[in-house]
Amino acid sequence: MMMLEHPTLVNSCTFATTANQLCIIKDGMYINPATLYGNDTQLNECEVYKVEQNPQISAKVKPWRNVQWTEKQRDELMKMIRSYKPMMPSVSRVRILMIGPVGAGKSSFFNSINSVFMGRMTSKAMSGSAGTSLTTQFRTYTVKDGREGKPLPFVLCDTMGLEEQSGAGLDIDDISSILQGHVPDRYKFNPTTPFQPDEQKSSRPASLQEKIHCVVYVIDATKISLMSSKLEEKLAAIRRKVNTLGIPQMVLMTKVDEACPDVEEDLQNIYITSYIKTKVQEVSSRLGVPVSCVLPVKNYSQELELELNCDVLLLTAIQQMLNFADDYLDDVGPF
Ligand SMILES: Nc1nc2c(ncn2[C@@H]2O[C@H](COP(=O)(O)OP(=O)(O)OP(=O)(O)O)[C@@H](O)[C@H]2O)c(=O)[nH]1
Ligand SMILES: [Mg+2]
Repeated sequence: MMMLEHPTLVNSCTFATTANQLCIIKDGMYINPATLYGNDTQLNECEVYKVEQNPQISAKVKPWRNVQWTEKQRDELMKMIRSYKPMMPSVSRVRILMIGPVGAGKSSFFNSINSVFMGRMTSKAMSGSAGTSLTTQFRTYTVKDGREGKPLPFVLCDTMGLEEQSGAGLDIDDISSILQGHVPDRYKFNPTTPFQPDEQKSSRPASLQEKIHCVVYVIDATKISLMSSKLEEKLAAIRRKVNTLGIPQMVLMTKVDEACPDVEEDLQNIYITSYIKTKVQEVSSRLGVPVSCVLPVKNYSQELELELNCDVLLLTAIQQMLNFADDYLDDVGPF
């Protein structure tokens, strides 16, 4: 449904009568009398309104973030990501950790990025909906630059979804172990018993390569207002932990297509509609992350083919994650 402004009175239109019926001709368009006034020829007054599109989605409105929706931009982003080298030579790939409520789109984000670089739809990570988290293992995914290509310089770490109750979903102690690089790929989460680090291994700190360099909170745009205070508290506790380790954080706001019909119709409306801006501001204040660190995206969920606008947003998000990881590596200094 289109958001409509208040109707405005039409000043310039032609009133004509055909077979004793008043009809209106505006901009060459004939308006049916039955539709207009129910064929009631006893009308004393007739006001004609023109309904205009809300100017917020008109082309003249300045977007609040600039995006080049072009193939050139997509190619440039892909090139930049391919050629990215972590600031620290001891780190070959930066590790990005995705944390978020059940069903927010964490696994889908990895699948979407993998799809962009593979040039076709992929669904390596299981995604979908279930009462509890569909992802039950800690997964560290590399993304290849095409079928025969080399692995790209980042690892996307997928986790089990957060739940509001304690003892359910991803545990904060598990997050702490992941951040410090102690949890191996394919570790099966147990919500009632946190990860027990190997005595020998945990006695020495993990290498910088194994640690997390950027944390991404994946939040469903349609559920921000519905977020319970318990879940908000859990996220605040996680944020405190991440802060103490000095790891940069950002928010990936998913499902913008479901949240806003204008965006569903055309993804290029994302930084034009005021609705998405409101959601970005809301998630920023609920999670305590600056607005500039909130990136709205649409994951691939039902498409069979890649779509340029979708790719541009997804790649922009990855580029931002790489920048943040670099900030972290820059901050920890040479080892
Ligand atoms: N329309 C739309 N659907 C999405 C988007 N992102 C994810 N989905 C759908 O949301 C559902 C959940 O996505 P997942 O990727 O499994 O979510 P998750 O965060 O990994 O969930 P858990 O592993 O269960 O915690 C799937 O049906 C996806 O297709 C999006 O941006 N837009
Ligand atoms: Mg998942």
